[in-house]
Amino acid sequence: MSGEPQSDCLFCKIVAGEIPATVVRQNERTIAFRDISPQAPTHILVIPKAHYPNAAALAAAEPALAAELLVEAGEVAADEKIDQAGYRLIFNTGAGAGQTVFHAHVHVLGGTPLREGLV
Ligand code: D5M
Repeated sequence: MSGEPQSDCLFCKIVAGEIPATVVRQNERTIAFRDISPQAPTHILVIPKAHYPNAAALAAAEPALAAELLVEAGEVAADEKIDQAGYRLIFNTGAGAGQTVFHAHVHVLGGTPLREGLV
């Protein structure tokens, strides 16, 4: 997987500006935007602009970019002022884990006490 844009990928279309999104932060290699169906008061997705189907594929191909995603997620949490109270990062990986968009992304969730889940 080369990271090339995929014509049938929703998040590639957001990166290209073909589908609108509420962008909160971006740089040359990553973009962060509000989730269309928020599961918490703050629910932001941070994605690489390059296309990889999931976080594992991203980390295997471009480990520095995978790390950058985590740095940006932390910056998003600070921008949203949820970093002190605590927040959750989630990488759904595979349909069986609930992944519905097959372009690597990390969910940044916070702004309310979060229930304990599976982990
Ligand atoms: O998460 C995929 C997430 O993508 C899910 O929480 C909804 C969100 N989503 C879907 N379409 C859009 C648009 N157009 N803008 C913003 N957010 C969107 P997953 O981990 O794959 O289940």
